Amino acid sequence: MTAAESRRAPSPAPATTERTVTVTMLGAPSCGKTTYMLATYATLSRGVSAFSLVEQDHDRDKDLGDAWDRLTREGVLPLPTDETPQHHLFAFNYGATELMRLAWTDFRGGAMDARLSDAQAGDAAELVARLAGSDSIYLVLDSDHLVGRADGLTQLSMARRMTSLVRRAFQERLCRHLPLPSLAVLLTKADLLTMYGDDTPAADRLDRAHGQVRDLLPVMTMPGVTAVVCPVMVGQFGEANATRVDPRTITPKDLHLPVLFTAEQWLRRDAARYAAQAHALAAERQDLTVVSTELQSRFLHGLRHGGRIREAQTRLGYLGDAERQAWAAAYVRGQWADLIAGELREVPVYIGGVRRDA
Ligand SMILES: Nc1nc2c(ncn2[C@@H]2O[C@H](COP(=O)(O)OP(=O)(O)O)[C@@H](O)[C@H]2O)c(=O)[nH]1
Ligand SMILES: [Mg+2]
Repeated sequence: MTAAESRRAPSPAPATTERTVTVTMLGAPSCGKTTYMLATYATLSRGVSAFSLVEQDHDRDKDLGDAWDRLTREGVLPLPTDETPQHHLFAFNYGATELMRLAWTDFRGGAMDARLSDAQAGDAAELVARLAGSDSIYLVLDSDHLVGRADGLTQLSMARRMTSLVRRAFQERLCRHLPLPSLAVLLTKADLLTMYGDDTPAADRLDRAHGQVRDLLPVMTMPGVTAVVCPVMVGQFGEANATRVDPRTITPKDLHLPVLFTAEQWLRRDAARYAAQAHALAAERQDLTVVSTELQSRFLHGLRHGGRIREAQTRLGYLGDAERQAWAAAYVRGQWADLIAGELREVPVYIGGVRRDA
């Protein structure tokens, strides 16, 4: 970490052992999920600004590195994902400070569309269970479909399927009194967004894509939902969905932004959880203060409550300390979230359907 970064970094960092943030990607086969994850890890394991990812399993780090080398040297894209989901556990760092862990699993696209009764599709049941346990869901849309070359019906049916799965996950989380997951809509193969027409200015193309995404996935602008739309690109590979590409066309763009969004949202929710805890502790402290004052006044009138008074004083001391700690934890998480939000200034974040900073 540079001197400037350490000056900006809030301190201390949240304790990372407390929680691991679960990330799950949903998207049709070949929409670019595996390539996105591979390229994102390659980019963030080197580091972007002061942020970085480190795979906790040594061999998986090596495998991801080798796969990226094959792509950048020989142009070989990753093989299609099979029925065995690929689990990763990444440390997410700012400088030398580990802020959280990301448990990120890559499922094959077919898992999203399989029947749970299909004995061959054990990964489908795992995907559904995992969605309910996810803190952040990436809804992956292929830009090729957005620009209208793919059959509109397929696109709609995929968006409908994703929406059903997300709504089910919402229902389950609400039943378990858990916060809703944040949603990141990834427009993969963003090089293909240029296909709207050569004379369309880039800003208009993006506006048009955002409009289409909001129409396709109204769940992202639902009350209580925080969502982001991120066009991402691994390379200028064109439309062919080739298995081999020219390494010179690899030009990763904005791959880290969804990860930063996930981290920011998790920190904000954790800050809110600590703030709620602090409020509950404050309320208990106020109630106990009333009881303790009452006991003391009875004591002064000759009634004996010495034991209960001491007990109340001890508990009051504990409550005061716990409340201060909860406020400090909420504050630190808020500071880290603000720091990350600084990197997301250009990215459209929707909070309950309203665009942040709009
Ligand atoms: N044009 C373009 N094509 C891409 C990009 N990323 C991936 N692809 C293509 O999409 C295909 C499918 O990618 P993959 O990651 O296997 O999709 P998955 O089935 O969703 O995991 C790849 O073989 C590439 O040809 C990109 O950034 N731009
Ligand atoms: Mg895949």
